[in-house]
Amino acid sequence: MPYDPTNPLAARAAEILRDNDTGALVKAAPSLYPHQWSWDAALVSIGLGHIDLDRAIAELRHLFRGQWRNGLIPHIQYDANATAAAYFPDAERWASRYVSPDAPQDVATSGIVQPPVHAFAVRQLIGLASLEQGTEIAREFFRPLMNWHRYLHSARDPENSGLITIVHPWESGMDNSPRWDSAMARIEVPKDDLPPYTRRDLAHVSDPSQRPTNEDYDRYIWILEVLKRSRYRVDVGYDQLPFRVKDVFFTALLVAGNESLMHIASIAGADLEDMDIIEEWIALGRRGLTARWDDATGRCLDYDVVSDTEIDVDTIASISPIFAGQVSRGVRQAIIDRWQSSALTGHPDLRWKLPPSTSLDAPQFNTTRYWRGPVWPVINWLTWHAWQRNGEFALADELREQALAQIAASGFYEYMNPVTGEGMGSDAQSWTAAAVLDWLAE
Ligand code: 2M8
Repeated sequence: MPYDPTNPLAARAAEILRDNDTGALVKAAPSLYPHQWSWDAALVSIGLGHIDLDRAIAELRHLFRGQWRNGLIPHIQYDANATAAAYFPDAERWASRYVSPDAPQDVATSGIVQPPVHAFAVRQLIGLASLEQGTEIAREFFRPLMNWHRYLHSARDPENSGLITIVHPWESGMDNSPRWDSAMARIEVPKDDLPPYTRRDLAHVSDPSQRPTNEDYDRYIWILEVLKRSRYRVDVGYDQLPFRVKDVFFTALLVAGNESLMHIASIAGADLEDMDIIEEWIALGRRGLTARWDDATGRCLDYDVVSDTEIDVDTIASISPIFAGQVSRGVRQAIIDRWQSSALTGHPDLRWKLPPSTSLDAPQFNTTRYWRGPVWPVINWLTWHAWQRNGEFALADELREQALAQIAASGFYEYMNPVTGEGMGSDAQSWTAAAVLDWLAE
């Protein structure tokens, strides 16, 4: 169904995207996130695609201006017109264009990555375009996407395990998830060596306890320093990096991204050689995820490379294989059971039947703190697509219905308290608006 401006929810979503649009980029949120974030931008482009396809393509084009020579898509591309005080860490703290010959010189970017949902976004836009425009989109974005995925499969998987290593919790997209607690606890921050800084995020939320702690922030900024000192050459300094985790959610999204890339490749008329490479990446990623699947508990678990241990925490990431699709019957059923159980959508205390980022019964669960319990519309959205791709239409429909009801009741927040339904973090979050436009177009 095309965008219907007489639907108040759709009209408000479109208004949010317009208001957050600087003319060059759509800010991830009006004041808390005043720049272009990588996975936000990709997902926002899908929402934009429902109201203005050309604007959606321009958003991706802007994002790819920030792509590095080695294929890396930086997690933030800074708005040149925003003040340095608008967000911390600012571009100067990353200093990527000074320390890395791979970074673009004319655009200010961070030096780490975020989950690879970009090929999925391009594929969705092709689906909204005419045959001719769809072919143009595929031709424009195929090579940059190929370079991006190649970077991930090489620099971020030196073990050739199919599993992608993140080197900073921010790379996961689920920044302060308890999935990273044990790996973070090990990191000693040398206070004398940590350049002073002022947090900017706390000024933009109603309650600081919704955001990560100061101890978390010291570690985030320290890891940034270590990466900067290695000139963001993860492939060279890999063994010395303090945080190295094989992230199953990131990996599953890359498998899905490679499937989208295969589709884009066929429309773009790519070489068979490239298609063979993509096929290998897909198979490798699936093998990696299978290795991280724990049959006994029916969960997929991350792996800490530094300590050589499995990360046993109950979060939404435990169902990661469903995002990659093509799971065996047994795994699919275990994931559905988990989804419906009290670990995820079946807990009696939930305000809506929507998955908390961390299970309510997990000892780390927290109703209000960022990725440690709240429900995230963006995750509902990605999971909805995953259920559809896996042919689980009843689960997808119920999820969409609950997620839309939640936003209609609570507002277009970044995340919601799973028990009370209260909206938290930023209001008017761009990807929440994009999700609504995509759901309503269904
Ligand atoms: C959050 O992350 C940023 C750092 O990248 C922050 O907390 O300052 C995360 O939720 C991340 O996944 C998201 O892309 C970003 C912007 O929405 O905010």
